Amino acid sequence: MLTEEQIQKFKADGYLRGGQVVSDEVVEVLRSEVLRVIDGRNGPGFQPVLLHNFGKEEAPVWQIVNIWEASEPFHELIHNPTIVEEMAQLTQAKTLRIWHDQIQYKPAVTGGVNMWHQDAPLWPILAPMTEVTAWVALDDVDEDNGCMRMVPGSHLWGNHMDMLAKLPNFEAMMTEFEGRPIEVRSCPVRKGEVHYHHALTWHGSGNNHSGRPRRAIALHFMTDETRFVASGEHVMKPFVHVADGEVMAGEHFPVVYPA
Ligand SMILES: O=C(O)CCC(=O)C(=O)O
Repeated sequence: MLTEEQIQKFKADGYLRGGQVVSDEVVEVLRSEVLRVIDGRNGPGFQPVLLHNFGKEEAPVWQIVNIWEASEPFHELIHNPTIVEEMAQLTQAKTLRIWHDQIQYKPAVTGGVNMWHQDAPLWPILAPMTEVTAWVALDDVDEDNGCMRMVPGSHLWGNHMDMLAKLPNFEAMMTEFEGRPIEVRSCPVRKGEVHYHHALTWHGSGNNHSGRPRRAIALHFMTDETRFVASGEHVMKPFVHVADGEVMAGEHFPVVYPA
């Protein structure tokens, strides 16, 4: 459970570091599941929706979308009682569904950047832009191995994805935007801990310069007000079976709260 102070902090900043939600033993299981799914990607059995290098060849960022559909331990994780209860506190939603998940794996030494972005504009098949993500670290993550950085308060400024996409590199964040001072905060997270962010918060993560891997999973959740926008495109679109404008539902977007 989050305290009222934590909820108010999330509302003001657009992100919040939570506590430990997964034990060291379960982290080990989840790490081995990531390897099993990568090794088995061309074999039989359930496969994730996508498994690709989202970065450069020489600076990879491996992403797996919907590993929960290919791995029972990750299926359990999307129902983690602490995460879904805290998510309900942060969104004030009566019902929550998983939208999709994303493994974000930056290999030791070479792992690349995840450029500055807002999540919701990259999800044009959903409206309104109110989703919240629970990001669970599977390694201790800090500046050396590419922790996330966030711009506090930016979730209140609207959709500025076009502007963010024009930044030439990850270090190029400006110090002021439309008269507002910009502050960039690093968000270190210990393995097994959760970190929440709003779908309009400006965020990204730097290179993994360390000798340690940086593995994490982003669990993107949607509330009972989230509707399907058929004019948009997204890798999850083939799995949506509701009509344009209807509330999102279906077996690929199961209810996780209430349990
Ligand atoms: O893991 C990262 O570096 C970025 C994750 C992210 O962009 C997200 O969870 O929305």
